[in-house]
Amino acid sequence: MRIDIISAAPDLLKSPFNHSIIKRAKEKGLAEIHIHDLRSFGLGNYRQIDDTQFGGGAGMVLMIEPIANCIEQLQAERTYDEIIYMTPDAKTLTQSVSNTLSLKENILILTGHYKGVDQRIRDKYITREISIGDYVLTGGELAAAVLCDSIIRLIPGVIGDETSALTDSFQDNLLSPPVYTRPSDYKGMKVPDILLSGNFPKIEDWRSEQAYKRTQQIRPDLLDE
Ligand code: 6GU
Repeated sequence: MRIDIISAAPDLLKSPFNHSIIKRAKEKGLAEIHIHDLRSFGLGNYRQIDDTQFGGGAGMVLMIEPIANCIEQLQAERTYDEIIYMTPDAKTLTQSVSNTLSLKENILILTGHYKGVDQRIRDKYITREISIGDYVLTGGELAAAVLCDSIIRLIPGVIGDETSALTDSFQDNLLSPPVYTRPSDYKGMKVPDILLSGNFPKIEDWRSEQAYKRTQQIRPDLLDE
């Protein structure tokens, strides 16, 4: 999979992709991430990328031309399966969306800043808009890093234990059950007997029951879906 990201704050994206799972995915050749600095498509001597909004109001808006020029230059080199705009005024990311995106070959992500981008960019180029939750971030960069992490870890071969991603919270609209490791008794706090029983069908039943209980308590909304 190849992911291209267009950003006005590319430095924010450098660190998250050089750690742990994403780093390994890159080293194994399973994922490539290319970051493009919107500023290099800016207009005039000052490389302008934003301007005040028509109709008045506080905050700057990212202009059409630098973004359109950047997108079209990238599109001349490859066809994108999806062009995604990261913005708080969109549907919230779910595991189901990440599953879908993990099957794509070429994804382009546009991150917003300031008051966002000129609506005509969204109308013309964007195939999907994604928010990562009901709160506002300074820019879409950290949200794009979250999206990329959630997608890349689902690519076969990225996570060592193939079954691991499939048993995550949310994979079947349930939260994960509690987990324990050694010691089995920590200052009188004991691991549930069932997990030490060696009876694996029973253990699976217990985990399903715990996952359901936890979901009912913490995220009953997931059970309605
Ligand atoms: Cl995608 N962008 C920004 N700026 N804030 C957010 C977000 C995205 N998702 C949640 N908050």
